[in-house]
Amino acid sequence: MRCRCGKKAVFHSKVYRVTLCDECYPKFYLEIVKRSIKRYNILKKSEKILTCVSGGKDSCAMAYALKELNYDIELFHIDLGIGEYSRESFRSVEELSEVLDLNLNVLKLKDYGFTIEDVERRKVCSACGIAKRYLMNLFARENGFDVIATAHTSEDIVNFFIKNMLSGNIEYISKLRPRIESFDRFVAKAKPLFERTEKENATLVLTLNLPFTQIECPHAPQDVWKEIIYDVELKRRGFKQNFVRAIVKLAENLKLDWKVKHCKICGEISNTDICSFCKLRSTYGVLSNQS
Ligand code: Q46
Ligand code: ZN
Repeated sequence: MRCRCGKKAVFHSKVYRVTLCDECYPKFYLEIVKRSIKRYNILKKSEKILTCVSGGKDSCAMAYALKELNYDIELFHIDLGIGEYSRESFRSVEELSEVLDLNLNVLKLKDYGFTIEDVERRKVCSACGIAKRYLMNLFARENGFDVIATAHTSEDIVNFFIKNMLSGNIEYISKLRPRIESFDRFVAKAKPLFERTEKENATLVLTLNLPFTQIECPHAPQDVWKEIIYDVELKRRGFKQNFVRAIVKLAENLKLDWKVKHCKICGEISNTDICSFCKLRSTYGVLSNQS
């Protein structure tokens, strides 16, 4: 297959009806990210954006796109203390910050009294999510960032939606909007890649030879729903993107119902008297006054 410019193609999409080479694809990718950001008011040029990078392909693609689109960004990475996976992830984000010439901020979970390896097996991913959400919000607020950008893809959003619908967790769906505004001690959150697919992100980073790790977290669960989503996409091209737009419409029509309570230990927003992060610290680590 050939690109419209005549070169050998690296990307073909029936959804966009394009076939593109390694030079035309990055321009196309930036154009579609720019379009999403504008249409859904996801980010502003005047904002200081904390861009969360895990070391994987999706956040690598996000950092590249936001930098190329001239947003004011710095990178942010959390060392979760998951052996070789965390060491390799850190090497990738360090290299990415050099290649893109961006400031890299790093927090180590162990400085808060525990690591993910200390958590009992069946609670690992839930604890990891709690720690990441808590630390990115704390770091962003204390360092004057206006918004936190995370690299959730259309597969992630559809996956979250299905799982939460099935468990009757309807309120959660209101959080699946591409941007949630700040309030109280909560810093605004943005998902500039919510319409992108993992394949689009992978093609970008491979085409540009950007550094990312292919090592999977050893705790990553086998995700049956993601496999089902891929199967449906094979039968119905454009399913993920159409579905994610419908989810966003629904999310924007639901009321975001925040209960503003504060943790009695650290003062951060919490649904209960003691926030989930402080509970983790008291269960698996030493609860000190550093946060
Ligand atoms: S949640 Fe679970 Fe991931 Fe954390 S423990 Fe690994 S798989 S890294 S996105
Ligand atoms: Zn707390």
